Amino acid sequence: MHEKHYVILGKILCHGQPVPQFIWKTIERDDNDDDVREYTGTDGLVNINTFDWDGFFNYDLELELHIPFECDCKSEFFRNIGTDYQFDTQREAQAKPYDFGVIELSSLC
Ligand SMILES: [Ca+2]
Ligand SMILES: [Ca+2]
Repeated sequence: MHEKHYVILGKILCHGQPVPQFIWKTIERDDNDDDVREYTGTDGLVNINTFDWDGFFNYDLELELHIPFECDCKSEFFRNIGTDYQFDTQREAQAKPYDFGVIELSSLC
């Protein structure tokens, strides 16, 4: 097995205030069972440093970030984390995080 490391960073706001507590997840699509990981965020912050792996023949991850939210509307912040942000070592991942920046959720409604 061959690991792919990645770092995801960012911050979510609702009307300028960091969201106090929220549940978010990553999904890594696999042929059989998708790898779903759920996280609890606080103070609007998303910050993980982790790795996953794919099958025996294809090492690249089909990786998605999902942050469901309620801020004016009920919706979901979604991103694909592409192979530009998947690395063989943790050090490389830390040097090039997937940073989605600061997102004002009400603007997504
Ligand atoms: Ca996969
Ligand atoms: Ca996987």
